[in-house]
Amino acid sequence: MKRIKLNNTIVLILSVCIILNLTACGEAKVPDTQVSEETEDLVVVGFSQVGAESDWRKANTQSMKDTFTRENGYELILSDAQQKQSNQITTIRTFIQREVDYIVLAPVTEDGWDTVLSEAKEANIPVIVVDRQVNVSDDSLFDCWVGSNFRLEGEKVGEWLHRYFVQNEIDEAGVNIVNIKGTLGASSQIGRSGGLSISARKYNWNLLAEAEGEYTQARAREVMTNLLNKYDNINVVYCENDNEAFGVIEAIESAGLKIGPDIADGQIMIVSFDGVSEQAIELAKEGKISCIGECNPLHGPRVRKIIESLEKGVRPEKFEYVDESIYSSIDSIREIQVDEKAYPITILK
Ligand code: GYE
Repeated sequence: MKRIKLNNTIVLILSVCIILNLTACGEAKVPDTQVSEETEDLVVVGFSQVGAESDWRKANTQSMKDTFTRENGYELILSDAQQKQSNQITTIRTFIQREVDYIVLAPVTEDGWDTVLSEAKEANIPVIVVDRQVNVSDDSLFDCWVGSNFRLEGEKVGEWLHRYFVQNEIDEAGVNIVNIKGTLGASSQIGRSGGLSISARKYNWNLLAEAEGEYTQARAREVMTNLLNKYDNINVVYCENDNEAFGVIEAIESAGLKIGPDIADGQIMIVSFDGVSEQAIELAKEGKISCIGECNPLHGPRVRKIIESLEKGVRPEKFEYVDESIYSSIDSIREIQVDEKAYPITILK
């Protein structure tokens, strides 16, 4: 229905241009996709993606590309914001101008979305938020959200650490932990940092320092090098994603220090999140990353289901949380509990 309306609008604009012979109209970008016969039956999805900062992100983009194909009945307009919210705002405005059928937004940070999402609402374009959340004054500015429970991920890794310390008779007051945070203000950063501070308070760990690693290997290597110069007693590094862990490993090894879970024997233990790339899983098998809180990036089919239900006029759940596991090659911990719920550990071999 909407696409018919759209094409009528385009026909109308083009006719007016021809009639008035307005050269300025030539500058308006009417994408080929909307006028070509072929695209007429396709559902047009505009996806504003954060960037390509991590393996998780690349897998997430791929999942969307694999799902929203022409064969499946979609035209995907993918836009990479290069980690900048201002780029996402511009992109969403372009999507509105192009009258896409759905806007899918993976927001860089939580705040700052009210204005542009109000514009999408006024244009009657449904907005599906994926991965990180938006913090808006009015929940009707987006249709629904699908992603992970980041605080729970953090608490799960925190409980795993606690179990490990208890099992190995490590005095938790001697745990000196540093947090390499993800992009500040992103839900995944807020949740995972929040999970860590809950555990640190509960178990009396010393949270030595927090630094922003921006979810990238290069930045994490840099901040970890600085932290190692400043502190000589770090024994646990909490990385808010695996790519940061890769950078942290490089920094620790270049400083001539040892990585592993045996902190009583002077090793530095690393934990992280995602578990998407083979490299991360391999490092966990080797014991260089002691524990990974899984974060599932395969949101393409989930977003498709949401769109299919909206197409049928059925309201999807407002918030849909994905189930996730924990990975470790340390096989003495088989399960942890958070809020009285048990979570099994996937043991890597
Ligand atoms: O963990 C990280 C990525 O928001 C869940 O962003 C996402 C995080 C993911 O860059 O690798």
